[in-house]
Amino acid sequence: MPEASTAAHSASLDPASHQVVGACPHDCPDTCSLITTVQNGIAIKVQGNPHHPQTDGVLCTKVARYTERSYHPERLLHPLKRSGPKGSGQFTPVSWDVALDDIAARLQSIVQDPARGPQAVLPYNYAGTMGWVQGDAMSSRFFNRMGASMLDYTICSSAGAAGLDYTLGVRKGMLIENFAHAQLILIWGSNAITSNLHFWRYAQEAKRAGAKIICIDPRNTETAEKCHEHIALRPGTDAALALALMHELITHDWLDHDYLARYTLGWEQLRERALQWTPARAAEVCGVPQAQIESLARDYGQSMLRGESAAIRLNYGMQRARGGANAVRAVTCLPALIGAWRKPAGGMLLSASGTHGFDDSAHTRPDLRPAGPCRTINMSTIGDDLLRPASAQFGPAVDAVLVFNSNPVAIAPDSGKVVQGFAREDLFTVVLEHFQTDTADYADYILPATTQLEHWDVHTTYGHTDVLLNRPAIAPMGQARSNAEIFRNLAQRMGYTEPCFAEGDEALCRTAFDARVSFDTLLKDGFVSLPLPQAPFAQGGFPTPSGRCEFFSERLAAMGLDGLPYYLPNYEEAHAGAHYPLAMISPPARNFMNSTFVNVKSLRGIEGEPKIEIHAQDAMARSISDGDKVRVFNARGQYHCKAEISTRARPGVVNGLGVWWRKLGPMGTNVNELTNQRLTDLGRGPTFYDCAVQVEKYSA
Ligand SMILES: Nc1nc2c(c(=O)[nH]1)N[C@H]1C(S)=C(S)[C@@H](COP(=O)(O)OP(=O)(O)OC[C@H]3O[C@@H](n4cnc5c(=O)[nH]c(N)nc54)[C@H](O)[C@@H]3O)O[C@H]1N2
Ligand SMILES: Nc1nc2c(c(=O)[nH]1)N[C@H]1C(S)=C(S)[C@@H](COP(=O)(O)OP(=O)(O)OC[C@H]3O[C@@H](n4cnc5c(=O)[nH]c(N)nc54)[C@H](O)[C@@H]3O)O[C@H]1N2
Ligand code: SF4
Ligand SMILES: [Mo]
Repeated sequence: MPEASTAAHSASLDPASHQVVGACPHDCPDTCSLITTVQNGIAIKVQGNPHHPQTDGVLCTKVARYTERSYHPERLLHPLKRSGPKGSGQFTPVSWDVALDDIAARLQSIVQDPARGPQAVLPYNYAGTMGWVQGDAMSSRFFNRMGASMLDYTICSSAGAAGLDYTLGVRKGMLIENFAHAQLILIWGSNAITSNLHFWRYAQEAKRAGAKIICIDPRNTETAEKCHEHIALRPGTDAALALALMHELITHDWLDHDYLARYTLGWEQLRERALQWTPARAAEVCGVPQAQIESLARDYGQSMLRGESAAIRLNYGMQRARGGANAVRAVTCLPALIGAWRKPAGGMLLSASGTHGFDDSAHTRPDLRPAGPCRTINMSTIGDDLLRPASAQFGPAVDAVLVFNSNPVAIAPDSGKVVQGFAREDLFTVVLEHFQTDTADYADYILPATTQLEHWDVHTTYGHTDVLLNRPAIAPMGQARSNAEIFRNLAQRMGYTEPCFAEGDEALCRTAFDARVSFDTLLKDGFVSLPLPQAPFAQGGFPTPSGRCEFFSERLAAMGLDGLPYYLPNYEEAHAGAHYPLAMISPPARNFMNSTFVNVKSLRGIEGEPKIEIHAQDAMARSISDGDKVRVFNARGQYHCKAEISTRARPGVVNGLGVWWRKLGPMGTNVNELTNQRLTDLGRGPTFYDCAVQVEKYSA
């Protein structure tokens, strides 16, 4: 069993126990360093590493209960083969050899069938773990070698990423720790206390030092209520708000003309666009008081005159609507107008994932792919794509899906369609999982995977900029194998003999990064901090084609699109009087991680039951009382849950906190029964928060 660093080790007093340094695997910007205490081969406690500055010894409620999840009585401990109809959840145990032989034979028969071929096979995976090894190392090699369909990884952040790429040229921004030194922080489309807890610590530090903190979010979140101000705009209207802020910066001349001239592109055009967005116009679109917009602009613009640092923590909430990418573009332009980037504590941060710049191609091996074109299937439209027949345009129907690190039946939009797709009798489905999730219910084979306590991995992050190592703390539970091991096993049975298919998990960790990261330091401390500039764009240096912050994008214009950021109304604008007059957003519940942890009793106990938050005015109009059972519905489906009359909801908008397991909800559905498969303006992302519904009282 690997030992932890001496620092962590000496923290343990009981000689029979030892501590192992790991990394939190979850899709969370904080990527904490973990310390697991192991006693007689059993992990008894998972804590935050006090020696890792970003973690600072603190974990969220979810991962503090990691042992409850890992030793859950329903952990999958051996391979299972379907024994009932698809979706019935009936399985019988089989040996690994039987399962792997049969899976490889089924895949071979599809790959070698000239009418179907390798592109009839689809991987479906996301960030159940963000580790490089159990994420996209061996699995990518496997699917590349096969020539399987490629998956377009859009389900979370691709619209926002496109917004950053077209404006800054890269997915990076302020160093997260520097928010502690800002005098003004806008928390924009982010519920930090729920989904970026360790950033909230920096914001608190700034607040204690006198900073003003303003939250911009349709929902009055636990974060919003702790800020000095909350701007509860209508979902999908952020671009209008950002343009109106620019209007005010321009008309009051709260501008850094020098920064604009030296480091930006398209200022004249942007200026003209922004001048069309008076605060009065934006107030109408956003559904907020005009005075609130003017005051926000004053705070932002005057911070610069006072020589202060103004920082924006943008998160992914705003980009889950039709105009999501342009909303991110518009907000991303703001720091350049006032020259906020000049200071380490000024500027903005959406994602830090492009900061380290590691090349992962030696890990994923795209060179193994057969020559010739390959189709890509968008994971956000999996519902439609599983139901699509073969055609010249689409290619072969999807005949086999291998799901790992994801639970698409619960988390993909328009679940009615997703369920229909996975229910296809002729679809061969393999699910690698810890638990029998909603998706696993539809599998032909379920293969038991190890958790983070049981395997090796390395991690980069999208919130801070450190690199982390995860060592196994305990032996695999039951017969569980790591994802990488399962793909190695399958590769061998498929006859893939390239040496890369023999590389073990620990070796994959050793070869992941370049010379900037010492593996010995990772082994010793569990993390490495990369040396990085404090103010990345203080003197421009934007890696766009022009080398400037691109207000106007020639690349977009060349595609026939608007080169400037603009406001695009939601697809499903909710109109009073229409069939579906309420807008619904479905942001994360604090004690779940997407659909992970929903089956952990103590955490589900805190969340209670599936619910929708509704403003008193909207509830009254529907004779709904607090705690009533309600039916939330639109043309795609219906979702039954409890109504909570709450000041967390603004009038006209209901909040359906996600993402419950369907089978743990009252009528076997969850909120994604209502969401749609339409895509964002750029980045091909999903539009979960662009969703119109009606709510009515329901009696069984
Ligand atoms: N506890 C917990 N933490 C998580 C997750 C989880 O499920 N649970 N999920 C993880 C993942 S995968 C991700 S991507 C991140 C997600 O976390 P964030 O990137 O913060 O994104 P969301 O939680 O989707 O939305 C953040 C806030 O945006 C608000 N919002 C919704 N629509 C709009 C809009 O149109 N404009 C504005 N300004 N705000 C809007 C929501 O009400 C929400 O409070 O969190 C990660 N962390
Ligand atoms: N309505 C609505 N829907 C949403 C969202 C929303 O805000 N609202 N958020 C969206 C976002 S931002 C995202 S990122 C997606 C997330 O959707 P997913 O990426 O599917 O995330 P999870 O639901 O957490 O499911 C991850 C699964 O991976 C499994 N897993 C974890 N580690 C391992 C491992 O090492 N091996 C194997 N084999 N399995 C593992 C877990 O047990 C879990 O079942 O959901 C999206 N769906
Ligand atoms: S989910 Fe986020 S906050 Fe919680 S332990 Fe993991 S990285 Fe830290
Ligand atoms: Mo996400």
